[in-house]
Amino acid sequence: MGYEFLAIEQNEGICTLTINSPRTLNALNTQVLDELGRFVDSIGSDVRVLIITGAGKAFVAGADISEMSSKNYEEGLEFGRFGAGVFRRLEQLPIPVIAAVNGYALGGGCELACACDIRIASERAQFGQPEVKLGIIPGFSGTYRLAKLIGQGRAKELIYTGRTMRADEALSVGLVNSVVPDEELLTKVNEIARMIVANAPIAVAKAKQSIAEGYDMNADEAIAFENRLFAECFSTEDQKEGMAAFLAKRLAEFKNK
Ligand code: CO8
Repeated sequence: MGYEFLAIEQNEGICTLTINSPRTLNALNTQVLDELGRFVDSIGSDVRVLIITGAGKAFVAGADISEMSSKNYEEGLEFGRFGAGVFRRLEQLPIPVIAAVNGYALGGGCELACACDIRIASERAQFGQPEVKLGIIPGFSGTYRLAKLIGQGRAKELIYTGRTMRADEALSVGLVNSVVPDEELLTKVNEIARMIVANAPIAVAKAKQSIAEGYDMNADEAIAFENRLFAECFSTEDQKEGMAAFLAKRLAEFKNK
């Protein structure tokens, strides 16, 4: 089955997913979330880095307010679980995911960006969790991930006020990794993606796993966990190749083995 609201391009291990529903500023309705979930579940081992961006002037302006407006408790529970589940599966992909935040990243859009590994913003990007203005709270795990990324104090201020944060402020609080002029956004993001693709895929995946899972452990558990993943790298052909290439002063040719 194809996608109505997603545009997908793939080139040399880099897959760019554009959420393409600009009439509603790429708002996340059930169909867009379903397509996103199906796409995440179908990603093959040929994809080494995933880039997510939005068509038009928004990254994603949030969950679809017109669809949510008539929901009751059970439906809110169901919709929240559905969206949060899609974002969790995205977060747990074994490859790095980069959000190329081209414009509004509000509500579910900010939550989507937070579920990615790296966020690069265009100068015109704006971030916010305006849910309380609508009588709800962030429901796609935003209270959890935003607080982890920028600290509880800043997350609370942003969520309680519902105010919007411009790209330079998002950079200053560590919500984004860098800010670039709008016309350079995809060039910059692809540059980062190519640097990642040049590295040993299994090592990159294990680094992601170690950071993600280790973050919620205590220090002893996290260090032991990293140690196990570190040791596992020595069972890969790519570790032999990477070190042999260094010693022979040549470029490594990784095989994802
Ligand atoms: N949902 C539905 N439609 C939207 C949304 C949205 N989130 N955002 C924009 N649109 C629509 C507008 O209604 C408008 O449609 P139309 O042309 O038919 O009137 C069209 O997109 C263009 O938008 P604007 O005319 O408003 O464009 P502006 O440039 O004037 O303003 C803004 C841009 C500031 C981004 C403005 O559109 C806005 O404030 N949007 C809403 C932002 C928002 O509140 N987002 C949070 C939504 S709640 C959420 O994400 C919760 C996530 C967790 C859900 C958990 C479920 C239980």
